Amino acid sequence: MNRLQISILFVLGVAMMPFCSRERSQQYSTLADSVKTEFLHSWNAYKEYALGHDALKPLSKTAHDWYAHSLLMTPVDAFDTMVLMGLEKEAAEAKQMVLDSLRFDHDMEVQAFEITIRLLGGLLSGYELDGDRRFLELATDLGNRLLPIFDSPTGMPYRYVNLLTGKIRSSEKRSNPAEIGTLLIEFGTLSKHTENPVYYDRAKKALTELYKRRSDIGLVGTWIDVETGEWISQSSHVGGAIDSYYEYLVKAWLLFGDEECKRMADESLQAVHRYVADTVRSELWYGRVDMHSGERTMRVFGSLEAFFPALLCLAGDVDRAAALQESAFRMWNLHGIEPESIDYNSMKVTGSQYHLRPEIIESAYYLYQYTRNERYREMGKKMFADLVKYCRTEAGYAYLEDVTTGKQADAMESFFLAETLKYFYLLFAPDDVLDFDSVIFNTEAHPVRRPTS
Ligand code: DMJ
Repeated sequence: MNRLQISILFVLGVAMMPFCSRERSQQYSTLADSVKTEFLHSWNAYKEYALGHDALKPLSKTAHDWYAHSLLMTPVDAFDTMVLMGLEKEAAEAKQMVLDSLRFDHDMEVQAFEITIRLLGGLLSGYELDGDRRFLELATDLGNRLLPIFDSPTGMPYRYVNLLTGKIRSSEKRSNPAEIGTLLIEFGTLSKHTENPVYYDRAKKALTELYKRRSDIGLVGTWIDVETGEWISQSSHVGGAIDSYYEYLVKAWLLFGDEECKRMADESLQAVHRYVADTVRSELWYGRVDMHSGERTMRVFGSLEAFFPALLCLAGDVDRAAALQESAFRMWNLHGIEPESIDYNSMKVTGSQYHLRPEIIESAYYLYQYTRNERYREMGKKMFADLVKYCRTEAGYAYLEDVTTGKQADAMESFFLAETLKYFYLLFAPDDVLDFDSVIFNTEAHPVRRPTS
């Protein structure tokens, strides 16, 4: 090619640029609209077959409640997604449902972690977005009913509590880092809005008590006795049962400016990079090791671990985040949709289900925010097309029993509306929908305002 041909190509390239980028934003805004359509498809199915219940069962077109009384998981979890999507009618419906019918004075035992991230988080972000103090009143009532979980000899919370009597399930003395350490965003935000420090203090103590029990090489295990503080399982990783402990160390620092959380996060992540990170075929993965020796025990990674690139972005490590996201996307593409877990050495599926999980999409969204590289929106485009292809049903979306066969199963978790579709939407939507830097998302994707905003 001579210099003249190169110059012509350059001029054409420059002339086409605004056109290409206009085309591209049009394409993504159409995708954002499609996500909204799928959200409405799921919400309308919930309304038709499961109104007033916790969740929809999309294949049998029936309802599911977690406990003896519904706690309206789906409307609470979905409300802020509706607000962000500009679905005013649906947001008003969900709000009405929550304010008219949600009560917590039920004589039943609930799992504190799930109730905190879905309901307390949902009510607090609802309050911040909508401004109606009744959201905050519900959140305060719930927070008070959950407080007895912290009454253990160590201050690390018990897992189950009776909402009416405040009695904890004394037979369940074990818990895990995720359930112990994933309370501070919600309890801390409740403290901020009620000006009562008790919620922040109890949740912060739980986090530091857990951190204090890290091994000599700086890692935590999977299960611990909250009464004795002794480890029950020494397996260390960044997957389910540990994952959001690391997430909240970083996020509590960013949200509350808590420097102690930053120190704990920095030291923990260093140990994780040193021992848990693994390189296979030049790909970055995070597997499983013994928390005391750092010896590798398993080369497994899964859909829950896929949140880690998002956290790495927040922690300022975009290179590692980008490398890990490539590995996670490889896992997604093995069978056209990600399995719960794989052996990343053999690339064989070890957990075949896909629970409509959000983590890999959340990471694509963070990476796009940090790099503006269209690669991440293209990933999202592929993943959204796969989601619709495999999981859409006549009534909402179904999780997959087996990603290798595409067999669907009868559940649509509330996090599908709180997280999965929210992150897809935010990945494709124009920036003015939400200023990424002005919020911290709790682990259920409920945005909480950062103080500087
Ligand atoms: C959600 O409830 C939260 O994201 C939690 O931290 C982990 N699992 C689910 C979604 O996969």
